[in-house]
Amino acid sequence: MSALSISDRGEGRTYDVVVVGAGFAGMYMLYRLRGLGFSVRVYEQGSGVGGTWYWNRYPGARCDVESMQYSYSFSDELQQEWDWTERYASQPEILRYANHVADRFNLRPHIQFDTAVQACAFDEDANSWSVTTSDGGTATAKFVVLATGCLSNARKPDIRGLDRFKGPVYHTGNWPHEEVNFTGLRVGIIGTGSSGIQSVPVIAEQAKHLTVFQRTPNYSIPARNAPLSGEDRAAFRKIYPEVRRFAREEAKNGIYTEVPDRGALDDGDNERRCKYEARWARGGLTFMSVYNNLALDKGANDTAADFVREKIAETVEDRATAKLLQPTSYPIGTKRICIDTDYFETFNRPNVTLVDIKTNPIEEILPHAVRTGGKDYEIDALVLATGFDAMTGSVAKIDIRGRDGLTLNRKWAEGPKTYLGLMSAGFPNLFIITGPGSPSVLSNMIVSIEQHVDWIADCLSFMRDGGLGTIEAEPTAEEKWVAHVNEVAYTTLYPQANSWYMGANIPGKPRVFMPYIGGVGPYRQICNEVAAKGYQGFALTTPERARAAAVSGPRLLSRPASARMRRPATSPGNTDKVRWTISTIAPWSAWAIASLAQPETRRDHPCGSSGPRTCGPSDDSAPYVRASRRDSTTRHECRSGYLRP
Ligand code: N01
Repeated sequence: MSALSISDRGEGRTYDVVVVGAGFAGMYMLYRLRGLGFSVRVYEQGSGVGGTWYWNRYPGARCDVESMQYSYSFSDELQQEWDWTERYASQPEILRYANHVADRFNLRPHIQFDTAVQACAFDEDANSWSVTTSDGGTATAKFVVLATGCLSNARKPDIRGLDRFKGPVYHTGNWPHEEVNFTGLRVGIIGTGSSGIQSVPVIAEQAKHLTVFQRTPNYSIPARNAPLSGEDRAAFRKIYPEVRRFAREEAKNGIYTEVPDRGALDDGDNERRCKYEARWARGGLTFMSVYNNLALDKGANDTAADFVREKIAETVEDRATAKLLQPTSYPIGTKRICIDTDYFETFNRPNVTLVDIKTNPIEEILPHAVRTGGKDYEIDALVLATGFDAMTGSVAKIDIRGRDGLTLNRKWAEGPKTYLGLMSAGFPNLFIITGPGSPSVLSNMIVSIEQHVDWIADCLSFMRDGGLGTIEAEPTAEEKWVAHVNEVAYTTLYPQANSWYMGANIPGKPRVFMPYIGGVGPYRQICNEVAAKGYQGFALTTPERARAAAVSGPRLLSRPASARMRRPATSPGNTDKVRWTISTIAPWSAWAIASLAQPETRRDHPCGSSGPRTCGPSDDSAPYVRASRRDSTTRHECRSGYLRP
């Protein structure tokens, strides 16, 4: 009997796959699995689709990846027909897009809204998961896919007196659905990460007075947001195949941009300054890709950090305020860089005050004020832009029990442990999308989501075709992968910052660098290679073996010969039947680390010209022409504006 069957068992609350979450990951997972004929149930705690974009409705919420790239690529019709209206999409527009996708692909019938998954327990006899939901229901599924999102568990800070505050308290990560009007109010905001930096300028325009309580200043680059015209979109759509290919295969972070061919210290002061000026004028995340060693070399990093600090000093009129806003305690980019619209300019408004809570931490919150440094700042409403229990928080909320009743929380008590970010040993048939140990939050999330979903969908097809019962990360493979993730991270400057990447924003959370920094291109190759070699590092069993393993213990976690021989249908011809040993990861380490600073390789420009740094006439119709200008510091004259210098 096949381990999986195509069935209508969904009616009886028994499914092939339960997916947790109907954000961008959950929706695409559902789409793929339905297409393959699996019965699927998606549980979503919100009342609608969209995940993080459903909850993060704060004023000014906007994606920091450009809209034409922060969108699904799996359907060419979809990407050709959806008209993004701005260079960076606002939260309402992204949510409309998510709803459009749900309707266009008829996903809603398979999603149960307003239902949180509370517990998942692996039944070793039945070789399946028992899922308990907040409506009191249970479901059984062969597989569970956690599409719970990396930034979904909003974190309320533990500040004395917070519960006694008499006015409304809002969290940016869990914003009310009805309109919030700050007109005439004195508003306080705690937190100056991406959410605070996006909301401060918008709230300041409305509020009578805004007091910004800052613990750590952030590096922020102007977004240079602008409307997109029909011509802009049409020009971009022409190059979509190359944009998508590059984002998947070559990019470090899943974003189409130029690959820098030199380090910051390879240029003289003037040339370097010109390049930073050009990127500052262009706006957006590509500021950090002007050189190939900003994340690796402190001296190089200092040049970019100095430049941004100078820009802050030039923008903010009050010298003391400017100084407070200049980050100095960590290298630029090692906390998620922010993208803003008039953030620093906002501190020139007479109705905005910056309060340093690093030197004088908040003592307590009073019914109508925030007390710090012996002074009471009177406010009528409080905004908490204090971030998330990132990457693991939304998983930790679910009581997940694998083999021998081991909970995932207990297993991850010293930090998350996964193999490839996809599975955790001891938890068979439980997949995580963009989990810790994968590029995830260091990348354009939709690129990483699509890669994980496709990999999981291929894996489930492979298992069904091969009559396999379970797949599970092997402990040795997991250990090696965790070590590799750390090894790569510690070749960079990232661990120098107290960031949420490190879990440092949550008191008591283990300090472990959670995402995989090797880059989405190398990571994809590693995942593909693992699959092509018969899911090396994973133990695969037939249903009978799985049941035997339940009785005999972990020694049967290795794959039976029948499973070892199988290859996914999508993999290129692969006849390697030798059991994979974990030592094969070692070359990846050197390769992935080397790729962090890889030089530019010659390739044809997507505009049609042949040189890697010159553009042909077809660039005249390239997107974002209105933002175009010549970058005098390079030989390239592409008019595609932010795309390539
Ligand atoms: O959260 P954060 P966020 N007392 O953790 C401060 C993504 N995102 O919601 O740095 C006082 O970055 C904390 O101070 P410190 C994006 O990936 C994307 O802004 O810990 N202050 C910090 O200033 C982003 O990185 C978009 O010293 C306290 C702030 O609160 C991620 O979400 C838009 C405190 C938290 O900053 C998280 O961003 C928005 C306390 N007890 C967000 N606790 C896009 O555009 C915390 N802070 C896609």
